[in-house]
Amino acid sequence: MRIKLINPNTTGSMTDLIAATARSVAAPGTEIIAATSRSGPASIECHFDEAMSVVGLIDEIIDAPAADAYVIACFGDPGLLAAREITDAPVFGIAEAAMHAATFVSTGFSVVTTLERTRIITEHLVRNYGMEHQCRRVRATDVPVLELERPESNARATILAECERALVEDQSSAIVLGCAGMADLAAYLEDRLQVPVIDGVAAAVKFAEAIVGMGLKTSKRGDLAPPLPKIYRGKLASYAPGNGLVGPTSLKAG
Ligand code: 2AL
Repeated sequence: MRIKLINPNTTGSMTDLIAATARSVAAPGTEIIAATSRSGPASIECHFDEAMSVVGLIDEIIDAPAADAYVIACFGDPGLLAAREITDAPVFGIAEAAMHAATFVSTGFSVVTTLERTRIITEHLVRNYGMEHQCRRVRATDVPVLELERPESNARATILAECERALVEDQSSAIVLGCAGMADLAAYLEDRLQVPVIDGVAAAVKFAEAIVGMGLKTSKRGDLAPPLPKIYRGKLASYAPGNGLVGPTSLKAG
């Protein structure tokens, strides 16, 4: 099966890191097609970045060839529901995937993420995904996304210290890594913390394999039906649903 792994930020080196993790967990018959968004922010750390990243993400989904499943490799899960509207192939956000994975191996987890403002955005996701009972706390490290890539930064030690505090202060028994750029830290942290450390990229790839393997597709009944044809004006005119660019022609608006 073919899984398209989309980094919705425009930093190609981060895509390489994410793709390496995805390929390390993928089953032998799974092909990972890694793509970096061609338009938008270099890192996604606030609501505006998220909003601006969505058109680049959509471009990657509508580009041929189609995949059997898509993974949005950013912990804000930007554009997740919009993406599910324009394809019937299953689409996975790494935050949703990681939180679900954590519930299978613990009764209470903490999310350790990047900036304080990103922490607040993650709290919205926890509520949206109905994870309030299992997510004990979301913690910020004040490490900017692109700092994760700089070996000379203290990011690794800072994140380890925050995870240690989470286990003691939140009484959590698992850690969810709150950024795609932390994908390469899971094994290092798990070794030191001796609890499950869940990277959403790996979780999303494995869920994608499972859901595709079960023959499931995104429901087209209700709000995930293809967007209704209408006029879009200005810079986004070409994205108007129904003019050929958005939505496989085999899907009917419901
Ligand atoms: C992210 C992420 O995973 N990639 C990015 O650019 N921003 N999310 C985050 N919580 O910092």
